[in-house]
Order: sequence, then C-alpha cells, then structure tokens
Amino acid sequence: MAEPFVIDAGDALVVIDVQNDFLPGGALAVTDGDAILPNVNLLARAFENVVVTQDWHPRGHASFASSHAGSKPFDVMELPYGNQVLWPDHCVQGSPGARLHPELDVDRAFAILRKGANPMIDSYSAFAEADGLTTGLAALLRARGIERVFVCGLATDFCVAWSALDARAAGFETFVIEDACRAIDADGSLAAAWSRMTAAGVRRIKAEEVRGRMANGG
Ligand code: VGL
Ligand code: ZN
Repeated sequence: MAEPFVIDAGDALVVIDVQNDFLPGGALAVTDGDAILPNVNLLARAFENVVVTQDWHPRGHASFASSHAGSKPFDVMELPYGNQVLWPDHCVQGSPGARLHPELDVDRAFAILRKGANPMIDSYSAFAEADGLTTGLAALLRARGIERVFVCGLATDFCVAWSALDARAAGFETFVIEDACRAIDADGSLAAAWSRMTAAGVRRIKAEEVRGRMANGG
C-alpha cells in the first residue's frame, strides 16, 4: 500500500447525504448504500474537521419527476440552468426520508449543510447550486485553514462527484474515498463521473489509506 494520508488540522471530511431516502428502503435508494456506514463512521472519528450535508428539498421541487406533467423518474429535462435528471420525490424537508441515517456517527461534525432548498434549482454539490450560486462552504473551509478536502457518502456519481469537482475548482487538494461511497449509476453516470473527476485532478483513494492522529482515530 502507498504511504497513508495522515490527517491533520488542515484536512476536512465532507460526508455527503447519508440520508434514509438514499439507503435501502428509501425513495431513491442507492444499491448497498448502507455498506458505507462502517467506513464513514471510522473516517468521521479520524478527522478533526467534519462537515455533513443533507439533500433538503421543498415539496414540489423542480428536480422531482412528479413536478412535471408527463415526466417519469430518470427522464432528463432541460431547465433554465441546464439539463436536469428527474428523480422520484426524495429528501423532502422534515420528512423521515430526509433524516440522516440513525447509525451515522457524526456527532463531532462542526456543520450540517442543507442544500437543494431552492424550489426551482437543484444542488448536487455541497459548494454551489446548479445555477452556480455558492453555498459558502469553500469560504467556510478556507476560514478554518483547510487545504485538503476528503469526500465520501452518497451518491458517488451525483452529489459526491459534483462536490469533489467543485472542491477541486475552489483550489482544495481533493480526494474521494471510494469505499466510503456508493453510486446510483444511471446510464453510465458512474464511469462518466470518475473520468471527469480524474481529469480534474481529484484523487481516488481507499478508507484504509487514511490515518487519523487522534487517540480514538481510525
Ligand atoms: C442526489 C440525486 C438527487 C445525491 C441527490 O445525493 O447524490 N442524487 N438528489
Ligand atoms: Zn436531491
């Protein structure tokens, strides 16, 4: 195995959308999504800086197929900001499906960032909505002296990939921890996401390559 990445105060873990609707039994279940929980929990204990995101849509959100007459889930529709995959209703604000999985152990996270709350605009990325409006996350991380961003969670080919690409574009050294992620993989979306991430300089690593420095760390 290559040299491990020793985690210090300049590193942040961003845990994307580990919510009931993306886990088995949920409205937009990611196959084997719950298999990431042990790795994510270990990682979350190894980092001093942890941010958690929640997909957080109002009822009738523009990304829901049910909001567009004649459309069905996984259709692609052109919206003012670009092409949008239409999804089953998911992660509706305040619903049980929008809650973080009960076994997700992220008590030490310093921030929970909710995204996708604008009724007209989706936000796969933790850093910016689909029309480019910033969430402020890059500035928050920079203000805390963060230089490296490690991304994990659901789904690899949508919210994880968009977040990693934006982290890289914001100037962070960026890593995706592949065995702490699972994909939706609609229509080749997983291979496409990895080739975009690789081309952008996002590094693909495994959870065992990450070493915490704290007593209870991984
Ligand atoms: C996601 C599709 C729709 C994700 C969120 O978290 O990857 N995917 N909304
Ligand atoms: Zn969503």
